[in-house]
Amino acid sequence: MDEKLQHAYDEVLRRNPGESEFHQAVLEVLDTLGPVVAKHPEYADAAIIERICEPERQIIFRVPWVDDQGQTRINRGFRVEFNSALGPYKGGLRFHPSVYLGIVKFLGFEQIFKNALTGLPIGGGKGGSDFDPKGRSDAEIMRFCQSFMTELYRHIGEYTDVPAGDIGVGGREIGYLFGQYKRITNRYESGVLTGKGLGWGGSRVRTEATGYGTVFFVDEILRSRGDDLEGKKVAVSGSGNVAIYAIEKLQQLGAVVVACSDSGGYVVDEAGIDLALLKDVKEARRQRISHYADERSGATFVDDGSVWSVPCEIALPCATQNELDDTDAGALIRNGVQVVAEGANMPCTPEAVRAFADAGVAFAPGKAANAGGVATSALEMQQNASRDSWGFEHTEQRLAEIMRNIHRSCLTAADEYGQPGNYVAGANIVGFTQVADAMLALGVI
Ligand code: NDP
Ligand code: 2IT
Repeated sequence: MDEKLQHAYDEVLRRNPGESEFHQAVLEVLDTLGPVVAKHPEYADAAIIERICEPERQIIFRVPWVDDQGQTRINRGFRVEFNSALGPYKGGLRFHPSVYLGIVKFLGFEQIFKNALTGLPIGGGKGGSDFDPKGRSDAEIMRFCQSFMTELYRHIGEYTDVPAGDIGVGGREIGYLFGQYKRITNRYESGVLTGKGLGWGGSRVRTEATGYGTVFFVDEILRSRGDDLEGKKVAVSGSGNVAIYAIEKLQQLGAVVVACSDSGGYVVDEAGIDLALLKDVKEARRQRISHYADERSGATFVDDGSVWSVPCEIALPCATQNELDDTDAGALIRNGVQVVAEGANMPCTPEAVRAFADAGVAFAPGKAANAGGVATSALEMQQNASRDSWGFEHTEQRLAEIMRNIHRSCLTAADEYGQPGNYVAGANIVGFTQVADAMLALGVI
């Protein structure tokens, strides 16, 4: 690695001990920026790399709440406001027991470049809590969200910081969070959160956007190679928001989705996933994926092993970070995978990414492939600011156009910097240079 980049990375390690996911996300970006700092010495001169790796603000707070048995519980809340050079901080909230500062920072760091790639005026941030929503009643979820917002409200706002959903945070949670924000501030400030319900300020297509966008990106990759999705066999991991709507769009475009999963195991359904049943099990009933196999003849549930052992031509990891390692990559490559696109954030380990590159598999990193979610959040902010509400078709077209632009700009930058076809380098270079140029213009702040 270039000496200046190495110095910046060493500083990240020294200042953020034990935050391995954050280290991984930073290294993945810095590793590809050598040609950029060589061509643009002004970035290093103004310490842009060091500045971009240090969050503008990190907020950690106590979240006390009372469970259904009357017992007081304590969780930890986070909001990392990473970079606001391009717009208000923007990024989701994750509720999962694994959440700690290193996870929030990795997600916030990725979000800076992803948001820049959308071409829309949004900075990067992320938040969440180590709260585990699994098995909690609706009333418990509501009390937790209200307590979380009782601290968070003072840090956010439509011009300051605009949270949304991520793992464990969907429409229900955004509703409770917005209700508490409105109550405390006495303001109907729609633009303070995205992912709202359609009846109270939400945008059409936001629910579908991340999954749809990932599939639009895959479609662009295939088209650039004179191919398409018709009849392609696909494996998807996860069965949450991103996975479900990726499956929906894949099926609309003629692909056959043969597997999906949750943290308890995976299902194989060679006839193609029954989407109505999947939605009923996961969205309406909030049950485990094993119930899908119980109710669908011909489908099998596997509770040990990896969903990536299922033969497929396209693999979409849509669950969580580091869920696909080099062993999984090896299995996918042996089975003839052609395209891997990250619906989740950083689901592939660095070793897996290297294996795909060595094998000539087209690999789309999350900050490009899953940017459709946050892009549609920015479209929700536009609708809120103009007190407007767009139709489904118009909004979906805007999303498709944004994904096409991201795909094109990644390929163009990869070419320009001598790495044709390398979406990882392309995405990092485009995202980084946009933010770096804005930071240069804004001075040392
Ligand atoms: P959901 O909470 O809706 O679904 C998450 C899915 O991933 C569930 O099936 C869950 O299984 C599985 N999962 C989560 N953690 C683990 C784990 N540690 N091990 C195995 N499986 C796990 O979240 P989303 O679909 O919204 O998010 C999925 C990914 O997409 C995340 O990486 C998120 O950061 C990313 N993303 C989300 C966007 C959005 O708009 N929602 C936008 C861009 C990226 P189980 O229920 O068993 O825990
Ligand atoms: O990782 C992500 O891009 C998200 N969870 C969506 C963020 C957003 O603000 O819509």
